[in-house]
Amino acid sequence: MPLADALIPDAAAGTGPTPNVTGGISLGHWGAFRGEVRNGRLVRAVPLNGADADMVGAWPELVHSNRRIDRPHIRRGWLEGGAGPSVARGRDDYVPVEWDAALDLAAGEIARIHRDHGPASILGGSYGWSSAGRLHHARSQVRRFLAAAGGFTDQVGNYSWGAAAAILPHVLGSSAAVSHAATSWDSIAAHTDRVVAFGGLNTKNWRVTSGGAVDHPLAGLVARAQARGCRFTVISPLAQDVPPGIDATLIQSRPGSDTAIMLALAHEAWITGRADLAFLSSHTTGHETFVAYLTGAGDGTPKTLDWAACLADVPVQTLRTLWDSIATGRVMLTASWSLQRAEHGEHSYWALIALAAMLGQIGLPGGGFSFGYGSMGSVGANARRGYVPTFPGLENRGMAIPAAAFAEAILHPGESLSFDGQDITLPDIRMIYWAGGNPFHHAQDLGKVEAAWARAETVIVNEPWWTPTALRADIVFPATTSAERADIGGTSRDRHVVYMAPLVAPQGEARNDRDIFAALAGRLGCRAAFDEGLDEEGWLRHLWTQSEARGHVEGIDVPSFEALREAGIWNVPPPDADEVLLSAFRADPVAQPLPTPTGRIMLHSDVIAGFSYPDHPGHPVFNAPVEWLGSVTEGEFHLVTNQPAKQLHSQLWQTTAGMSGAPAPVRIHPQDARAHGLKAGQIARLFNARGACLATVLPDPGLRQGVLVMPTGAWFDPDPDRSIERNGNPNVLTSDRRSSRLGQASAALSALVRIEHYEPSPAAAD
Ligand SMILES: Nc1nc2c(c(=O)[nH]1)N[C@H]1C(S)=C(S)[C@@H](COP(=O)(O)OP(=O)(O)OC[C@H]3O[C@@H](n4cnc5c(=O)[nH]c(N)nc54)[C@H](O)[C@@H]3O)O[C@H]1N2
Ligand SMILES: Nc1nc2c(c(=O)[nH]1)N[C@H]1C(S)=C(S)[C@@H](COP(=O)(O)OP(=O)(O)OC[C@H]3O[C@@H](n4cnc5c(=O)[nH]c(N)nc54)[C@H](O)[C@@H]3O)O[C@H]1N2
Ligand SMILES: [Mo]
Repeated sequence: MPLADALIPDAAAGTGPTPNVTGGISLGHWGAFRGEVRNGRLVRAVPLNGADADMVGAWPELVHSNRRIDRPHIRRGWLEGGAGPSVARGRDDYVPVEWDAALDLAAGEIARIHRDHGPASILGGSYGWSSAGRLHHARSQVRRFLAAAGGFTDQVGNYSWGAAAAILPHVLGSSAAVSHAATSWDSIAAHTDRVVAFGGLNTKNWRVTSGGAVDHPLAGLVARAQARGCRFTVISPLAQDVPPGIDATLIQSRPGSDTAIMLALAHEAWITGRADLAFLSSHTTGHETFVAYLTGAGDGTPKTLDWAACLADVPVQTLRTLWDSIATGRVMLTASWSLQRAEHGEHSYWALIALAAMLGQIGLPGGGFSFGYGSMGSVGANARRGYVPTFPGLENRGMAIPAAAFAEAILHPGESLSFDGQDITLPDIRMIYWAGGNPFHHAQDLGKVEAAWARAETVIVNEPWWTPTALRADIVFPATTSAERADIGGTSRDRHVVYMAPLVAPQGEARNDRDIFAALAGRLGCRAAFDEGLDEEGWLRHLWTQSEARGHVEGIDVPSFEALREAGIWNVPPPDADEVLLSAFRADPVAQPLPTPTGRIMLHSDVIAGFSYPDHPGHPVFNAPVEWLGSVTEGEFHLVTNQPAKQLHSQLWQTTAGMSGAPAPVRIHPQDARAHGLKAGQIARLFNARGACLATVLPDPGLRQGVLVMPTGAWFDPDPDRSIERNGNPNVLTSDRRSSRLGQASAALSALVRIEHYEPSPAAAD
């Protein structure tokens, strides 16, 4: 019996495998593919079921890239001068060494730092997406290894929805509404009259799903909703955030003003008598305090549509029409993750929930709120969860800091950092171990990150490629790619589990991350704790028992490990019903309470009020960001840094799918371009007090004036005197201010910059 439906190869790729070619099915975060191998080389990757052909097609280039790290390397200054803080990272050259020598040096350093400074002195949280595949997930492996070795400083939260992860547990009792739960598009297609999408539904983001999805259904589902009569409103500075073929009303408000718009709509609901008082009293706590803020009882400012229109810099009539469109009918309110990756990002999510509570449709089919439909593939795709196994961690005897505060932590050991009501004493970090992340891509204010990085005594990085982060390590271990190993992959948002076949042998002297850690663990005397005596297949079989056990409980027929390996893909049976966020709680809030202090949705939180953070009085509020269009001086723009179209963050940059051919594009309204003397295709310089980078000018009439949009994902390449970054990495410009003391999350999207035509200095032009 086949375990999966027939897979649909990309039409352009022909009908089937070529003769004399071997291979198998594998998976990336950007989709499933059939790899074709000739003479030990991956020659072609055929995208399956609508995965992006450019991104998947780049697999052979990735695996056989001339940027692969072929063997272990040591930074010359560290090898010759010994461990210690150094500004030479990123400038030094590398000496190739034997595996045993590199492993001995690394194990010796880990033992020394542990002995002299304690477990918290190793920063090992290693934030980053790594590759698809649950066993060989590099970040999970490095954290398990460092826990086995005695402990480390971990990173909690993430860059994707860090502010939401902090606020939602206070409001809903958990962060499930952003980590995995969402009303399904099937439910929207059947019931919703209007979708209001703050941050839009940018289809480029659907190419990617964390863990890897086999299906790519969202464009079809959104079109089905429109065909049934659902209408869309997109609130975004960028017209590209409206999906092609969707006839949406576009409101191009100021970035960072969304919370004000949501509050004004909630106020309108209240003063017009539209607020659902019955729902507010049965399912929420604290609406009286929130309403007092809305009506201006405390601060004298009613949060009217006029008030919001002024902050958002849109005509008040636009907001009145928006209110009319949600005052009746079944309404789904959604916000992209980008909205909360900003100063006070927590309040945008809390305000959206509060507005949905006023409308009283939370938990009804196609109504209420859900997050992230525009942020990632498979959000709302309606899959049965829990059949993709997870690699288990070990208890960490060190400590944890918020992921986005790592540079702050390294620079300020011993100081106190407020985080979600606690005061964390920052650890004395002496060593950094990163595997599966690229902080010189993802972190804000890279000048600050470089300064922090220089303070470490030793930096170890596992990487397949010479990324900017690998080029700033003291010990570099070459890691395999997922095409070089067997794994089990997938995501609970999609209805498949994939057995990822090893397609080619490890390239050069590359080793699997877990083999690198097993070798280090052997030297440190913690091998048994780290790998439990299991090899790759032993682990995969062990992980699969998780899925088998779940199937047993739920009465789902789970294939054996052998059958999964043989078939390559297993179709997980669909869930029994369309998912509707918070439907059980809606049906019976007493029997199915939320895990909040009152069991209800918190529109006021005594806990948060008790933190005494001035910007968090205990209910959603609008705080003007420090950096936004409301605070610009002449010539400044708001810089929105969004996700790259044909890359996964910095991954794929070095391939023909990616942006390595020229500095990354900067979208600018044609009138702004003209005013600054910029023409399409020219190189511009973006700058502010934090740094400067190059970018390729891309005039876009669909962009709000005063806003620049630049994707992340360029490999950090500063010139030697650090005056300019040349590949177009906008994180030299973004601020490390973070969302607020509550979330300590990335606030990358609150940044002001200037732009000018780039005139290379005569020396730089050589
Ligand atoms: N300005 C701005 N900055 C942002 C954002 C933004 O919106 N604006 N978005 C943020 C968000 S949401 C995120 S998630 C982050 C993403 O930031 P990252 O997750 O750091 O980005 P990736 O490029 O995916 O980094 C993964 C790294 O792991 C490596 N890798 C892949 N497979 C393996 C493996 O098997 N073993 C090992 N050892 N390494 C491997 C890759 O080569 C790559 O260098 O960026 C954040 N940064
Ligand atoms: N192709 C591709 N897809 C990806 C990724 C990738 O690297 N490449 N990364 C994945 C990851 S890790 C994540 S976390 C998600 C991120 O998902 P998001 O953070 O939602 O995605 P972004 O593309 O950064 O932003 C979406 C849109 O939000 C709009 N926007 C920005 N600021 C504001 C604002 O203040 N108000 C309003 N109303 N709109 C605003 C921008 O115009 C932008 O195009 O994407 C995932 N999908
Ligand atoms: Mo992310």
